[in-house]
Amino acid sequence: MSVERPEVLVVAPVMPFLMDALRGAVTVHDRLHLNDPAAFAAAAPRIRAVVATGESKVPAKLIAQLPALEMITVFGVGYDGVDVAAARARGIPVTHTPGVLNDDVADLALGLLISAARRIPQADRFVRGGEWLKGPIPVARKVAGSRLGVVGMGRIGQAIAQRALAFRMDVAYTARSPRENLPYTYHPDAAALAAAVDFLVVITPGGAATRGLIDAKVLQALGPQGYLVNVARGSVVDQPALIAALQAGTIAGAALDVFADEPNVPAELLAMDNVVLTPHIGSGTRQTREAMAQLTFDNLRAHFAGEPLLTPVPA
Ligand code: 8YV
Repeated sequence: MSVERPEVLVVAPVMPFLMDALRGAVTVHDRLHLNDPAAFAAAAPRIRAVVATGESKVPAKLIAQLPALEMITVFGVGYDGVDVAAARARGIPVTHTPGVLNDDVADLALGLLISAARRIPQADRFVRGGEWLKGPIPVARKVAGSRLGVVGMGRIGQAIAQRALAFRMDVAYTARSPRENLPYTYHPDAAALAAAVDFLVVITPGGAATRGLIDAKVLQALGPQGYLVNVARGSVVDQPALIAALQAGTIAGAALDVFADEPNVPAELLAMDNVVLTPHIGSGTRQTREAMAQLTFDNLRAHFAGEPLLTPVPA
């Protein structure tokens, strides 16, 4: 990088592996816009890049406060928190970290699906609570040979489908358009898919286009024997409708890694026994998070070296 270190705003907490790489190469302003508005106002005209995470927000207002901004690099495959249109309007590229987290998110999706069906967390609580001493636990729901519906058949959706085949699951999906090269049954919308499956796994990008896609109608179609698994974004599911469906027995259960207002999880969900909850850990292994951090940093480095970006978000 150039002799004069570029100044970079990091908008959310990032792992030490990434922070160390950044500090080795650029001048880091760690959440200055949140922690010290006066210092931020002074530094803003010099900030040339923003580092964000999959969950963080880079709204048009923040972009407008950074007149020297040249690029935004996201530690995550999802970039729904970034106002990409506002960035593009100023010719500011946005990068993300596709590919490196497919396996982890797909692993977690299957893990959550099996946890919900076989009630593994509940069984763990049953043993720890001494309940086993009083009698056997009720039987659960079989996974092998059942019907899986995948909402979103991108890279991670395909990794989920591949794993499901090993469980002899019958895989169907919905997406904006059919994928001619894939052997799975296509349904034109989420409700039609939900009506045809036992497990509905959501792995579609967040943002305006998918907000509330999994609504009361879709949950009704999934039915009293059906399970919902969400490893995408909380925004894709109408959370109040989901709570109502779980309370009414409209669906059998759910396993959720993402929520409408993280890290806040509604008390209703916390209280339910037929729900498995995890704290947005889809990509949360050391190996994958380091690969994501490397790619996040490599995009930044490429930009300041005048090289092509490795993984810009799709046009
Ligand atoms: C987060 C994610 O980025 O990749 C995504 O879109 O949501 C996650 O991998 C990760 O939790 C770091 O914030």
